Amino acid sequence: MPHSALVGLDVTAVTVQEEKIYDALIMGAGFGGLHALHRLRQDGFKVMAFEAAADTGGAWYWNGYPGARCDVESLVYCYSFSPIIDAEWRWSERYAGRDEICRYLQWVATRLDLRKDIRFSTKIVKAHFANGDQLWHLQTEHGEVFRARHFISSPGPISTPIMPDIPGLSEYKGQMIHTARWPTPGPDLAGKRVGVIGTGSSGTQLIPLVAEQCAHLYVFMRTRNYYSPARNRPLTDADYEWWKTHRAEIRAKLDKSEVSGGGDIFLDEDIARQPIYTNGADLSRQERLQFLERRWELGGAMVGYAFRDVFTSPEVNADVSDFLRSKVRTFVRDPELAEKLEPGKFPFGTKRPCVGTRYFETFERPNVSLVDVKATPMERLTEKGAVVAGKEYEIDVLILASGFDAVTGALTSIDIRGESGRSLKQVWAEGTASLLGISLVEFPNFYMIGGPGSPSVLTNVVRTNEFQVDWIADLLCEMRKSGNATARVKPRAQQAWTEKVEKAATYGVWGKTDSWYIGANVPGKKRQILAFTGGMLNYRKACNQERDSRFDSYEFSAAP
Ligand code: N01
Repeated sequence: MPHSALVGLDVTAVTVQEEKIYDALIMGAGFGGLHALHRLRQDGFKVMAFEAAADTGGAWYWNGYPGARCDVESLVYCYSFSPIIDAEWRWSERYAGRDEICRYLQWVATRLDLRKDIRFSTKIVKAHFANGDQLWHLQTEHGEVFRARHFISSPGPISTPIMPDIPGLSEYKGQMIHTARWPTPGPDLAGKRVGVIGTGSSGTQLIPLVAEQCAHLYVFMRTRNYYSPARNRPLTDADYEWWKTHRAEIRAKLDKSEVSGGGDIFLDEDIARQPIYTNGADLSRQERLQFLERRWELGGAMVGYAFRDVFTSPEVNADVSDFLRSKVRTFVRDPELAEKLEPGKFPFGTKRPCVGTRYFETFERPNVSLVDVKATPMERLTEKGAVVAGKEYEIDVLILASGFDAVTGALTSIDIRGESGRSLKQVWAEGTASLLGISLVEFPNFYMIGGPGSPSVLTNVVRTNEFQVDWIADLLCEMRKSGNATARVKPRAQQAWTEKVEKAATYGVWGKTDSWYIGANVPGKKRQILAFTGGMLNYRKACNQERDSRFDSYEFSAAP
């Protein structure tokens, strides 16, 4: 049925869900979306979520490649808002595999009875704020339109895959699979010649497992990144007992973290009693190395993030970088090969560091060839494979672990328009200004979970999402209480936060390396730090201050 208040939507092609106006519609039903749905329902709001995938799982739903596993410890890579979940769910391993994370979210959706308010297999293709009724109009891929007062986006900051910029990609006739669109069932690699492009987190995890399955593996490596072993293991009853006693304290500690980083907990009494981070500059070089050795033995991402000042002190960062470089030789006996694998000369952490299992060792297998495409970039793909330095490598299956249009890509690939009629894509072409990485000028009643300008991808995203969901829900409750319907960000407040984000990124080693953190992996994307680098503690302080001021950075108005 056509609707006169629709702006920019093809009203002849859509069916408006006329009767119902929701308080809030949520795009995405992964970690952020599920929690937002639960919290807003608890607060008595009429709310619905849309999810492109056939079930929940978030980014993990699509990333079914061999070895996909979280590199933040499972005990903290999960919700903390629900005593039911705390009491009833139990993780099996220190680092949860992708299937277990999907099972967890699917269980949560069922246990909290969220499924009845989620439309699965339903992608939102347009979302326009209509100046007439001051509502958000969301159009699905199936042509339906839903209206709501508030629009909450939670598409996942790392969910829009990108293809490598290599000539001849369409010429290749073998099987080509992106890690973030892994098919079910996966390809049978037995007896096959496999190529992998990309050695970031995804490539690092899948390379050891693919090497075990295929006849020959060619790894086309451009950047040699920092790597630490996960030292994954099953979680025991004793671990769980420990966790139950320390849970509240550890969660509080993570929320106070002053630097970026995942937030591992180590299940270790000694470390549990310490602050999570130590100031590297307060230690001698010798002490720093001892500290790093201890962390190295414990494994995981927090080896590199051991020091609070790893990003602000170039000297401390250099020690961490050198330490991790020196460790390659402990895995690889062949000194020439070890040199080829040593992380490049860029500061640790300015490209997302990798955590895995048997990664460096895999390169010593006789069926694995390392092809350096840094010194000699891949010339092109052909019908049969890839050409590097004039040599054609014949490949049956080509795996693209080539990354994502991170943080903004999932939102700019949808036609989202605010009250000026400009799309988010147009607005962000000038830079990703925001208030707290949550709201934007020109986009009333629009909220981002994991948006640019928040710490999201530099922290344990699950915990940051939880915090943002609660903050957004508090804002909606405040508006309901004061009888307001529309919240517009004050331009001055947006400018102040954006300047803070930009300033934080000028400290220390940030912004010195081409990476997806600054949008450098997507041709034409504006180079700009995509996350707030000032740490979770400062972010929480700023958000809490805003809440205490009863959301003074917004201009509120009643419904038309
Ligand atoms: O992607 P990436 P990812 N020729 O962008 C290379 C999260 N995650 O999917 O660095 C040759 O990191 C590119 O090379 P370079 C995590 O936040 C988490 O691995 O540009 N190579 C790089 O090596 C992570 O950071 C988990 O020189 C080309 C790789 O492709 C984020 O997702 C698991 C190329 C892309 O690496 C993304 O990780 C998985 C070309 N033309 C993902 N184009 C865990 O929790 C690109 N590359 C463990």
